[in-house]
Amino acid sequence: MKAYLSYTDEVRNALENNLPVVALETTIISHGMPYPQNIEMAKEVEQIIRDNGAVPATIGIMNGQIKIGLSESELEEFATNKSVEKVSRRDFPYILASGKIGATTVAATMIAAQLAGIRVFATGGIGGVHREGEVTWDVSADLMELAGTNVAVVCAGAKSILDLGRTLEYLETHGVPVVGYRTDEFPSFFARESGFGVDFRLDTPEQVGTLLDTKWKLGLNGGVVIANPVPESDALEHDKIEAVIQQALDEAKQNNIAGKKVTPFLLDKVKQLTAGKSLQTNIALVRHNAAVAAQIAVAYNAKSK
Ligand code: PSU
Ligand code: MN
Repeated sequence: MKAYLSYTDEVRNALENNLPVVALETTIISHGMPYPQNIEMAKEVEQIIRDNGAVPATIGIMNGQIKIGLSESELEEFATNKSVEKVSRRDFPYILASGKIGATTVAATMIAAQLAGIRVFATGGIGGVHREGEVTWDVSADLMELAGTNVAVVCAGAKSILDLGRTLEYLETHGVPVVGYRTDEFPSFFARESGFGVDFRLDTPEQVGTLLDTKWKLGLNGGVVIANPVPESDALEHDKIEAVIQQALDEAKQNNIAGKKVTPFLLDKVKQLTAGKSLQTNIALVRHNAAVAAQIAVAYNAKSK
């Protein structure tokens, strides 16, 4: 699969010289946010990573290649092109073979990052077990990837469009540590609280870097969830967002939305129903995750040498 990778000079140089690198996904750009906020966010987040001492590698698929790092015009393409496909593990062969353009989800970005030798990844929220997942079997491939792929994912927890309890149970079963970064509570993306705890609380990038180094030196393959709550000033109220999510779920059901369309549908509905307020929160938490991920990448890099 490595033959399919193609690097920007900035990322290749960083990897060759053993500098800290942070992976970023493209689904959040193509399917998670509208234009032009998506391209502004994508560029800004790359700069935040640089400002915190690491090199950003935004990952996406184009022209039969897995791009590790994207140019500004490629980022623009992911932000504007309406025919960008959403790519998870199962979609790699089709998208690469057909030469189509594909935005990578958390699962797909983890696969590409591991192939490229990148261990830290910043995103918004991970996929999980959907509500009523026990009936629909809608469980994000992100969880399976976290079970086996050696990449730490810095996120604001998972949205409560999901069944957070079952999501955490799945992660426990598969041996994925859920770390609360400066929190005892698993955050629910828009809100800092969820009613669920984390497995371990860590308070510094060095502590997280040491945990990652220890896990992988032990040969315990798999990812780590680093749950970093949205900054207080940008957080939405848990109960308010819950009502909105309930309405979004009802509409998804009425419209028979299934498969990979479910998550983008719910994200878009929540945005509409909060009159764009959720988008502001979404951008704020991604920026925060990027800064923390860069700091963790720096600390892990120093520890693992
Ligand atoms: N959660 C969000 N925003 C997102 C996603 C999840 O809050 O943009 C995206 C991520 O790319 C994630 C994917 O990997 O949705 C999960 O999709 P699915 O549930 O179809 O596996
Ligand atoms: Mn799904």
